[in-house]
Amino acid sequence: MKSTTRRSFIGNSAKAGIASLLIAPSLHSIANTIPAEVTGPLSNRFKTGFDQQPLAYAYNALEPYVDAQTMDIHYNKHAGTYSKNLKEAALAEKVETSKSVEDILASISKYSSKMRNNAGGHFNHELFWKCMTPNGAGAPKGKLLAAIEKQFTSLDGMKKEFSQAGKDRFGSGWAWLVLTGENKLVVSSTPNQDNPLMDLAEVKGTPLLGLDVWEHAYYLKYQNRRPEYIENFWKIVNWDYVAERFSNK
Ligand code: MN3
Repeated sequence: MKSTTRRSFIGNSAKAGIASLLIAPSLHSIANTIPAEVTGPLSNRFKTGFDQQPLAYAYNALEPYVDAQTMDIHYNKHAGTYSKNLKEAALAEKVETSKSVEDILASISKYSSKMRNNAGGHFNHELFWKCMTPNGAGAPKGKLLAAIEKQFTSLDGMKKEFSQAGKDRFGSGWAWLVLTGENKLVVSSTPNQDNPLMDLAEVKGTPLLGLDVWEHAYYLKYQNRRPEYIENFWKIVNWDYVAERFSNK
């Protein structure tokens, strides 16, 4: 943002109150970071570009459940590296970076393992950051809640199955709530940086909610206590975002 624009922006925001001043600039900066060359597919906010989007909250915003040091290292080092390596792989394998990452994942079996690991890693983390919120988890409602209750009897039933998938993932991977092509909600888990959008995934569909169970996601705070990390995840889930993904499918 140019400084003159920023000054007038802040001036206007001040009139609207402190709350909008605190919220609006971060949303504005997210919109500004979508590179011009990918505005095609990314005009849909549910498509993922090759660059990292800025976090919508501070590193310490999810404390005490996710600590600031973990967020900083996880976002900047781990996830940052997936994005960097994805772009390297795209260059080497002549993939247009104007494509969405989702497009590549849909035919990932045709690409190298470097592409698979880093397209997956980049997509998974971009989704993961949005699946969490510092504003209190709340609970799903409306059509999403109805679909969860239909499939898992209750919200607790879904949480239990999802948590178990995360605990049972041996080594590194992810737990997912997925909407399948048949419009059915299922819980699944993938190894490494695989995900349900990949053509080679065991359970295919649109991931609505993802949880990173790699040790790098929790070890500084929880050490070996992955179940405690998973239990605390429910306190920071951004159900509004999950519901938006559900209704945009
Ligand atoms: Mn991770």
